Amino acid sequence: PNAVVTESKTGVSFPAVLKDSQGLLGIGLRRKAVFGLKNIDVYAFGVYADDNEIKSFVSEKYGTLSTSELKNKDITQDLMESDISVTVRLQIVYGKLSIRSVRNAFEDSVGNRLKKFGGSDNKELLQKFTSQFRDEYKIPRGSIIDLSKEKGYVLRTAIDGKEIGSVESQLLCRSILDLYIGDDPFDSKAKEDIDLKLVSTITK
Ligand code: DAO
Ligand code: DAO
Repeated sequence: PNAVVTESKTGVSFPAVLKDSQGLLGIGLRRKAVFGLKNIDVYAFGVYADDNEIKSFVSEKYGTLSTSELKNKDITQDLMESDISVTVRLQIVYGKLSIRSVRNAFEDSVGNRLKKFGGSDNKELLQKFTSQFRDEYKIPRGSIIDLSKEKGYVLRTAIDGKEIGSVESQLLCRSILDLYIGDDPFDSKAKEDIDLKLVSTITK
């Protein structure tokens, strides 16, 4: 019942099911080049979504299609744009992460996506999200951060199970998920696995 899946490079484990109903679609690794020299492993991540919500969304949108027809639909895209509940769980691997570097990385990675999907004027939204990251928080190795997209495009953030805030924004939800399952993801193998798992979820 408490099955886990282990990320091979870091040895970090993810539960196969989260919040009773969200199944693990795939896992990956967020690496970052520092000083243009070496890559550090920052965190391992797992992407979760509710099987039943996916199935009902897909049957509503596409009706009854054959397996091969469904394979040609971009279900991953649907997952990013629809109101299906999705959780991205991050488990910190890098032991010296400061809140300042999180904010900087965030402005870079997420800031980029906000521009891509929403145009230029996103300062306020970015600010609203990063203001949740208080200087006094500590995120040592082993910390678990859950980024949950909930009904109504609410993005809820929790550290080690404790909620630190929520922001309602379809653009922000879309931009965060794009880091993991979009066109230019942090870990392309993870994204491939997730695409396959989504097809098998809806065709079984
Ligand atoms: O110590 O300057 C350094 C390197 C820090 C790299 C920071 C990457 C941060 C990635 C975002 C983490 C989100 C939890
Ligand atoms: O990896 O570049 C990235 C961005 C990841 C999004 C991370 C959100 C992290 C929220 C952490 C709050 C810590 C106080």
